[in-house]
Amino acid sequence: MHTRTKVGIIGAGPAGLLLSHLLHLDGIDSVVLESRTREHIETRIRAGVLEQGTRDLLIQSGVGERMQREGLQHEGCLLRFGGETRRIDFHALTGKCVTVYGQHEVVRDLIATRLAAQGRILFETTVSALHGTTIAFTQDGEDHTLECDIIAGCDGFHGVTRGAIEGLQVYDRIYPFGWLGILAEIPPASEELIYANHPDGFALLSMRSPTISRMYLQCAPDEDSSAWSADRIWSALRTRLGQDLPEGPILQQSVTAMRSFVAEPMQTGRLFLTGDAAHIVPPTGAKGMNLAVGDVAVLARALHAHFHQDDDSHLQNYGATCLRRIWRVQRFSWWMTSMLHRFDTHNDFDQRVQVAELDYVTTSQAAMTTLAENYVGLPLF
Ligand code: RFL
Ligand code: PHB
Repeated sequence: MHTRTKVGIIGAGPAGLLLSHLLHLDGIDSVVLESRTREHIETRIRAGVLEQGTRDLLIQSGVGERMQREGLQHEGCLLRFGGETRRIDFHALTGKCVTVYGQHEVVRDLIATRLAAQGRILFETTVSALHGTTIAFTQDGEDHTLECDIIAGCDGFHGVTRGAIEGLQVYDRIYPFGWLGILAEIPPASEELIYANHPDGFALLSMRSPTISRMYLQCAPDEDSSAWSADRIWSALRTRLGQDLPEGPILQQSVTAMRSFVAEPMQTGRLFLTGDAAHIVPPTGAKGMNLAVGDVAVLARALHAHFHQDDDSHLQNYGATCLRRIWRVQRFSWWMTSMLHRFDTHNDFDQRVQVAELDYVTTSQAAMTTLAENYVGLPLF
C-alpha cells in the first residue's frame, strides 16, 4: 500500500492524538501510525495532573466534556517534611488550578473523538524508517509507505524519529533513584496531593478517582518491582507519608527510572518532534504530558500558517519557540526532584539545606508563588 496525507503523525500518545485532532478542526488531513494496540494505549497508566492551560485547550477543542465531569479540580497541594505539613494554595497565589485526570483517560477521549470523525489511526503499525517525507511502516507483517508534506515525530522517548534529526545534541541528567508507582483500590487518603520528603526517601500520594489512589515511593533506579510485597509497600507509604492509610487491592505496580533529557534541534527539514520524542522530565513536577501538549499547541499553530496562509515563519521557529518553555519546565522539574528526594551523596549539611529550602518554599509568599506558578503551568506562548 502506498498512500499520502498532509501530516504523517508517528505515535498515538497524548501528543500525536491531540495534534491530529487540532489539525482536523483546522481542516488539515493527517494519519496517525501507532505500534501498540488501542487497548494497550487506553489502559497504560501514566501521568495524572493537567495544567490549567492543558485543561483549557482540551475544553476549547471540544474533547474536555468527560474531563470536566470526572476530573478532580485541585486548588493546592501539600508538602510534608520534618514532621510538618504545609500547603501551597495555587488558586490564592496564581488564580489557577490543576486537574487530576489520568493520561489514559485523555487518550481515550481523543481516540473516541478522532474515530467518530472518521480520523485515520492505524494501530499495531510500526514505523521502521523515514526517507525524506516518506514514512516506511509495517502492518500485519507487510511493508508500506506513507507520503506526507510534513512528518510529526510524536513517538515518545523510545521512538525512531529523533534519530533522523540532523546535528542532534542531547542534554541529560540521570538520577540515582527511580519511582515505584502503585495503583490501589482505596479512596484517596487526602483530598490534595501530598509530596513527602522523608529520611527513608520521597513518597507521593495522588489519585485517579474517589475510589482509586495512585502513589509513588522513591526506590533504586533498577529495582525489581516484585521485590516490593504489599506489606512492604503499605508500611513504607505509612512511614514516609506520616499518616495512616486504609489498605486495599494493589491493581498495578511498576518502577520508572528518572531522568531529565532534551534533544536539540527539534526539527529537520519537514520533520518536527513533539513531546517525549524530544524531551523527558522526572515526574516530580507533573510536567511530561503537559509539555507534550504545549509542543502540539505550538506546532498546530505553525501548521495552520503553513497550510492556510502560505507562511512558514512559525514552522521555522517551532523548535526555538518550544525550547524556551521546555528549558524552564526542565528547570522546575529538576528543582522539585532535587528538593524532595534523598540522595546517597548528601551529607548532613546537604540534608539541612534541603529542609531549609522546603521551610522557605512553604512560608515565603514569593517562594510559594514561584512553585505555584510553575506547577499550574507557564503560559503556552
Ligand atoms: P507517549 O505517550 O510515549 O506516546 C508515544 C507513542 O508512540 C508510539 N511509538 C511508535 N508508533 C509507531 N512506530 C514506532 N516506531 C513507534 N515508537 C513509539 C508508542 O507506542 C506510544 O504510544 O509520548 P507523548 O505523546 O509525547 O506523551 C508524553 C507523556 O506520555 C509523558 O510525558 C507523561 O506520561 C509523563 N508523566 C507525567 N506527565 C505529566 O504531565 N503529569 C504527570 O503527572 C506525569 N506523571 C509521567 C508521570 C510519566 C510516568 N512514567 C511512567 C514515565 C508519571 C509516570 C510514572
Ligand atoms: C500522578 O498522579 O500520577 C502524578 C501526580 C503528580 C506527579 C506525578 C505523578 O508529580
